Amino acid sequence: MEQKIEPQEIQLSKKDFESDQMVKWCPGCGDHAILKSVENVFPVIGEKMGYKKEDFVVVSGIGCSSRFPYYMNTYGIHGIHGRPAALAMGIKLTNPKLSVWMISGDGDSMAIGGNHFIHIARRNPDVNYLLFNNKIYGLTKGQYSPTTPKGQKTKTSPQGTFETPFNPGELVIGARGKFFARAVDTNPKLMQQVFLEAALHHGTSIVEILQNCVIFNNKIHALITGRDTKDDNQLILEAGKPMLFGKNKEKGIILEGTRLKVVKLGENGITEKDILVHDPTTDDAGIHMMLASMAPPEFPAALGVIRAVKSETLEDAVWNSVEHEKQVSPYKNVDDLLNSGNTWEID
Ligand SMILES: Cc1ncc(C[n+]2csc(CCOP(=O)(O)OP(=O)(O)O)c2C)c(N)n1
Ligand code: SF4
Repeated sequence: MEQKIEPQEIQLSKKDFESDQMVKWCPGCGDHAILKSVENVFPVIGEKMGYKKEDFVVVSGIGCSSRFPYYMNTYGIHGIHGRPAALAMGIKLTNPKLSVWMISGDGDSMAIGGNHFIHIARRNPDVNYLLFNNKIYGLTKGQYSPTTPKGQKTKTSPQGTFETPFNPGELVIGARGKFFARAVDTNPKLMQQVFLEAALHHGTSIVEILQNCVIFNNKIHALITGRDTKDDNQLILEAGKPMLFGKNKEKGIILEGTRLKVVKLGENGITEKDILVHDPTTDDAGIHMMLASMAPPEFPAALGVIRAVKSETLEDAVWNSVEHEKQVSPYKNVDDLLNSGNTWEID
């Protein structure tokens, strides 16, 4: 039962999605920019996909980022820690016509919600999952999370963490997820593009947003987002385009043997023809996994849509099965059911 949505003329604006609640995030927190981008893109999504204002639902777990539903003028649920995936999946399964958005931090998603994270990725309900990755627990004041870099000193790792961090993209792809994208809180234009592509993708769209917690992990993404370093450390992927980056697009990514490698155009006879062309739609996870893993200083971080593979959604499978059972079942109503099988009359 693939959901068919006809584009319609709905004049929604950013104002329709702004709530009257006081936003309590710290000044300078990356969450503010993400909120603005979501408010800006919802009217576009509504127009393109035929959603009305009341069709949008925003659900979250617990954390600074998870206060998001209060700040959106939509239906929403501020859930419990690590469990927004269960809420989002349940909502979408029950009413597949809704546009469901999940907000979750790296602690909420990767620690207490780790199990739910991998299972939503493989089950593939058509929900949009925004993962705010500030590589720390913000709300509980700076404990390390499963994405905190190894060796980083935090409130709960005074000698530096001993643990190897998760990379969310590797987890999504490893769990056979079909859509993974990455954005940065310093680039609203890219965020909006990626959020729109996530909405248009029929299936679980997981978007990692590199978000700065100005209080407890300031500048953790500075190499990728810093004004002076970003050109060399951001590869903005576009489907069908060569993977070029650098201030003047003078660098690129090639496949050498089984590994990706950074090269410079013009050096050792390298031309644009040698550079890998991005294909997010192939089911083969090999290059997508390598792109998701890339990180400075050896590589730029891959931004944009890394993987977007078409596949049946959970709700399509479930509702198709319900329809099938209705067709083939001998029971057409409750009386049929009660009178079926062996019946006895008691004198
Ligand atoms: C069951 C349970 N365990 C622990 C907590 C405490 N707690 C609240 S938020 C949080 C972590 C939030 O970090 P993250 O998900 O990274 O979000 P951020 O605040 O950084 O946006 C924790 C451990 C809780 N609320 N409930
Ligand atoms: S503690 Fe960090 S994540 Fe939380 S609102 Fe403040 S800056 Fe944002």
